[in-house]
Amino acid sequence: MCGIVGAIAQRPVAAILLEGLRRLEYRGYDSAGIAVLNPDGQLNRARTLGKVARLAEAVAAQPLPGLLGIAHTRWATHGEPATHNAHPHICRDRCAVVHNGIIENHELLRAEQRAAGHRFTSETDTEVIVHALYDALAAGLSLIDAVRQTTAQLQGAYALGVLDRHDPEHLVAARQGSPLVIGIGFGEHFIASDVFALLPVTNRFIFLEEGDLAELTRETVRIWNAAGELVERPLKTSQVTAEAAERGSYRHFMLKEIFEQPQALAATLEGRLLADRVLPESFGSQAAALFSQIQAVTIVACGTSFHAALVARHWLEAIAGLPCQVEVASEYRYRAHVVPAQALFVTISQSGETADTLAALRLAQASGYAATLAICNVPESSLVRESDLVLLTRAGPEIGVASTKAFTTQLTALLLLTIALGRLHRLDATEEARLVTLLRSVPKQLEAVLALDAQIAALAEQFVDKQHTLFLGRGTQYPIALEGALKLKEISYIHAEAYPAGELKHGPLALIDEEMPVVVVAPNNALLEKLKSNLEEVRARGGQLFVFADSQVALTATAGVTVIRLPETDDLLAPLIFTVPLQLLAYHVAVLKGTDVDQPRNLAKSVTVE
Ligand code: HGA
Repeated sequence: MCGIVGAIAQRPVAAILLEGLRRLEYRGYDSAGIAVLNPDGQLNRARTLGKVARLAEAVAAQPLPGLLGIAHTRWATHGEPATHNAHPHICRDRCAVVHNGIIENHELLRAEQRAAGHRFTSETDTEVIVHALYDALAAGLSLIDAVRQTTAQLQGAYALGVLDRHDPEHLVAARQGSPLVIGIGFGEHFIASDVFALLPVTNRFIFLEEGDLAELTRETVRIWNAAGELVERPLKTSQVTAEAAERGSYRHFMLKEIFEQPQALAATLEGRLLADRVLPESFGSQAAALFSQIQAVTIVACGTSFHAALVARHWLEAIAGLPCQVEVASEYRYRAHVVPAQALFVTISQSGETADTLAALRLAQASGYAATLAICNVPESSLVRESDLVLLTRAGPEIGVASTKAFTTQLTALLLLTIALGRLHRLDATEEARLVTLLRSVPKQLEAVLALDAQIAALAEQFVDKQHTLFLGRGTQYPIALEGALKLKEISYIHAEAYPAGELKHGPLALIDEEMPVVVVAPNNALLEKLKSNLEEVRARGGQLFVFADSQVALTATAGVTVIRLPETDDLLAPLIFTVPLQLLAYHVAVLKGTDVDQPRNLAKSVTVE
């Protein structure tokens, strides 16, 4: 989603802002803009449709000197992607605003402001903010008071960066529902949507909380909370290095992140396992006491994280013996639901800022769950801060919009959770020790499956000219089929659907003909024979089968049936192992099609709006 960067410094800020935007590109966006207050007190702006590189070219052609500025990458929610809708928005050459979020009462404010004589130059909801701000400044308020008065009129979600041409000494920021951090430099301060944007200039950050308002000068930072009290927020040193968010020698971030999975999983397990059991303290100091009360689990997530949750439902019910419900966050938050007795509410989100998941968490907190647990990749995120218990996935920065290592580390975290809860219910000590040993073997098994890369790259050629693809799986492999289909559609734009293989004859079989590739995930498990019957149903209608099977599966390649052999694995780990070739397949198809693999069209990384 949108990225915000702002700076007040003793050196020119344009290059810092542009580099910050470049580092936020992974979040997904359609246009970009920058406004800098120049030394003569002029507010200069550049905005372009498309990539930050184009904005950088525009700034190179017409430099923006100055020590105070704000910049933005926009992912349109109100008003088409177009230069005139790009941020920063400016009112009467006086004040400028960048905004991440949605102003829900923008129509009402727009009508009032129009009637009061304001002229609108965009279709965005954001523009009402800058006109309200102008009115407050024109009435004589200081910048901080003007922002305070303005935000009081806003309903919805926002992270804001604001500056006033008449006040070169202040940069003001506000947070309500969208993330914002302050970067602390020496004689300079910054704001950004996340820490990656600012890693070249600082590793010291203050994370704003909901309702915070911040006033930055070159030397000071003052923060007021939602109640209007001046507060101290902790200063944190980020462990993320600037290099961790670099592409290195890989052609795309996505490929780098696929290949980082063995290390990412090893890091997720590190320090969380004893020889024969999972340490419940890995989830937080209160976890052991809280887990002993748990009798049910509800998991809420979106997108890829939702698929991880669907796998976990199998594990929690089969291994831990706990009833488990799984739901998409945007549905959960808007329906009346019954809270099971002594239930643990689990949220899963790579960024920890997913707006629907956060809203679901806040709803759950008021609904009587026994405890909340976040499975998340970003330690400083809202989800982590607001949950009782946390298990960080330690995947490292994930930049590619299509999630890969975040998914497999989430699965690993969910296995840890299953085992930790299981020992308090159905799981005996011998089985627990066996599962822990299996878990330790995952990074090595992933290395082995990554060795299939060249074979899968060759296979991808058979998908390039296809319009549709069907993915089939059963049991824990159905969510993996869903994830494989999601990866393919996200980055190659081929329409892909996943079905539990047993559902085939209830409808999708009608789609099968010679043009329809059918991808099947077929580990050697109790459902294999049933799955084989489903494959026959496809073959009999001329469908092209691509079967990912482990070495134990008795299946031979024949005309119309391609078999891709995976290393043998235990059924417990099969979801992790079988995910990887599907990620590689989507990646290579997208490369062959020439799409923008890391930033696919219309999509955003950290989905901070609902
Ligand atoms: N609503 C604003 C900002 C959109 C946004 O935050 N996207 O992530 C707009 O449409 O410009």
